[in-house]
Amino acid sequence: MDRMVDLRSDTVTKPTPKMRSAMMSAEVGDDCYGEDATVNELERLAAEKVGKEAAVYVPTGTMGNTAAILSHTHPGDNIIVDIECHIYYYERGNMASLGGVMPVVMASDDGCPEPDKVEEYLQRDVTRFPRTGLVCLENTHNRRGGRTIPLERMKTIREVTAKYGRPVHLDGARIFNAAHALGVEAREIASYVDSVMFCLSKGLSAPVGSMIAGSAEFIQKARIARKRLGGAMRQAGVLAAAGIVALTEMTDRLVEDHQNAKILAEGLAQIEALELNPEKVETNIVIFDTKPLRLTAAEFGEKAIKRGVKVSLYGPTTVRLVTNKDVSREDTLYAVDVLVDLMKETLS
Ligand code: TLP
Repeated sequence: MDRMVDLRSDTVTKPTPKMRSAMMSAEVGDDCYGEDATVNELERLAAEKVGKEAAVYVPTGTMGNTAAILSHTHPGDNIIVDIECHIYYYERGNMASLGGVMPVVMASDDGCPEPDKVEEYLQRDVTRFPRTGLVCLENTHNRRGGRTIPLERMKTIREVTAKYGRPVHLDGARIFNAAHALGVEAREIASYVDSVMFCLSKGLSAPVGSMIAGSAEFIQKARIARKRLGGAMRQAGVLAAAGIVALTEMTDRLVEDHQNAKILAEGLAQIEALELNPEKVETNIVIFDTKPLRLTAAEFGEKAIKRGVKVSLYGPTTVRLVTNKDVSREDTLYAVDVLVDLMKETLS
């Protein structure tokens, strides 16, 4: 079998030829002295894209979120997070082990904590209860199928937190996907938060790197937090060069990934037992339950890979598909055929 369609994640995207040549000729210097011109340019551009005063380049999204948490909070603080958000679900308890802060975990339908519940924590007397130092949001929301959090919801959270002078951090790993789906600029989404982390290494296809953006004062703190986490790099311009291409040339094409995800969802929805609603697919992620197929996610994944499609195992009976630059329209149609056949066979 020659074809392998990799739908595990948009993190699997390879750098474009333009990125590779920009990396080759990047002007570099020691970034710890602020002397890497390419990193400086990437940070300027990133801040501009999300309408913030400053930005700092970090190796990964996980480090970006952790550095933001360390910069906003004090040990012993609470931070409010959605139960399925990446910061809580995947990031190895960094907030607790590195920042000494506790998650207050909230469940909701759309991944955005309920403002009333958030206020309940914020209004507590800090001499008697832990101080709630931060609220984290995620847009688009990965584990909720790449869905967007409506701007109205973000605005309400912002209003509530502002009343108590507490910040909001956005895990905007896929903020440009959210921007397309919401029909706004990324800077509008970021205008409802104090800090934002976004990834260059997902759909934007850079090989490495994420950005944290916020006020100049906050970014100063984030640079110190990055150092604590061992993430201050030297001639990082060779990597940042690809990040510049990612931000200038790769955001518009995310629409193609969204169209392909719709094709996938509409194709798979032919299998009625799956109860997959394509209308809920807003960006580049499709999630479904394998229970109706009487398969575990691992069994489904094994069958799919044998037929040339790689999927991501998202739970015991949950599978995730993520469209990305390295999956063409033709590959998507192929994946639909393969997965529909597999499902029909299993159900017959
Ligand atoms: N997500 C990865 C896995 O960790 C699940 C993926 O394949 O989607 N925030 C969000 C919303 C993310 O989806 C991810 C990565 C991160 C942060 C962390 O970014 P990295 O992997 O650069 O640390």
